Amino acid sequence: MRIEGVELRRISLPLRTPFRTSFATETDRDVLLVRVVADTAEGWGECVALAEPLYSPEYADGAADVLRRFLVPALPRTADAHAAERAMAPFKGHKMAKAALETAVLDAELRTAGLSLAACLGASATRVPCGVSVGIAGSVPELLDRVAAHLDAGYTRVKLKIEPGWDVEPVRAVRERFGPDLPLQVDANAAYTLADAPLLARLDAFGLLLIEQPLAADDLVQHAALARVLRTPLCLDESVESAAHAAAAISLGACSVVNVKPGRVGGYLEARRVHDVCRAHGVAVWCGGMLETGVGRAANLALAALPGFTLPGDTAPPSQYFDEDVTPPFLLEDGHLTVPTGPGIGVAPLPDRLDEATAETEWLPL
Ligand code: SMG
Ligand code: MG
Repeated sequence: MRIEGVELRRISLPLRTPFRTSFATETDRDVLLVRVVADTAEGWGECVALAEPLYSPEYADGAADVLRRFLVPALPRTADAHAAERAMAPFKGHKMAKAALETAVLDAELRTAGLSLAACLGASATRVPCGVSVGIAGSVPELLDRVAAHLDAGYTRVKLKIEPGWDVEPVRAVRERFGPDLPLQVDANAAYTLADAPLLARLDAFGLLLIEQPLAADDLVQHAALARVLRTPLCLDESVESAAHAAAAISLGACSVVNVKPGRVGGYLEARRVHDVCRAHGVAVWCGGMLETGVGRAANLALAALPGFTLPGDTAPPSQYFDEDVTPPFLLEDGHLTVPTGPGIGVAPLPDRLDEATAETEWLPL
């Protein structure tokens, strides 16, 4: 496949309701889409970096810069996704920028071959159970209303965002209101320290599926110490940027579950390797989310269909967050989403919607 050039496209989508985490309140999604134009097909990738470097060091403007300055110029003119991955490897970090470009190349490659991403990755499931992530609310009654609405919509598990001061009480309230059978988990986005271990151990009383990333991203040893005192399974998100990190975390005893986000680990090829390492060690994985548009969500559904993804992911349809997405809508049926079967990621942006949402485009010839 001969690559002619790469388009960087910045789009902005307002969120239906603000999404509050321990690190920020998102009110709109400023997304960088990457389009690879090859002789045989076009491909799309979504960069999941947020507008500010608050979830991780990456941010959308920085991702655009490293793509423009280093990653796109490093692409060989004749490339597939593996060649793109190798060409970008010398540049340190910037996993989300790399993932977007690699995914766009992979999408074009698979469209050329007429193969779906799910088939390419070796996925087996045709539909995947869908969880929902619930931001920090203004009050417990407001949280209970939101969770009730999500359960009415059919979501199969609920994840509550937590932070110091919004942890034991909201979890207790959700458990009391919705009962012991609700699959429930929490995500702290690194808001605690090991000194909070006694507080976090109070969550053991609520039968959570897992606690996600309680401590800082580079606190692997501290996570291992915490895992030894918690009964709740410990899941890592921000700490795992590669299959090697997953292997290290597992051998340290720092986690028994891993949230796999393709953007965080540099793409779907590495995400597949994270899955493989975890599966070989009997460590469950699930597919994380970064408030993606349909472009990113479609690809995540293919990943979530791999056999090691034994827990519901943060794969809510984009309509959960946006009034209008850039792709055709995804339908939540009985709490499940259908894995796309079309070539590549299986969806493409609708040209009119894309133009409406676009703030800026930049063409980088190869
Ligand atoms: O995409 O459905 C989604 C949101 C899932 O909570 C979610 N993601 O740390 O796992 C996480 C967060 C990161 C993004 S918060 C803006
Ligand atoms: Mg997380």
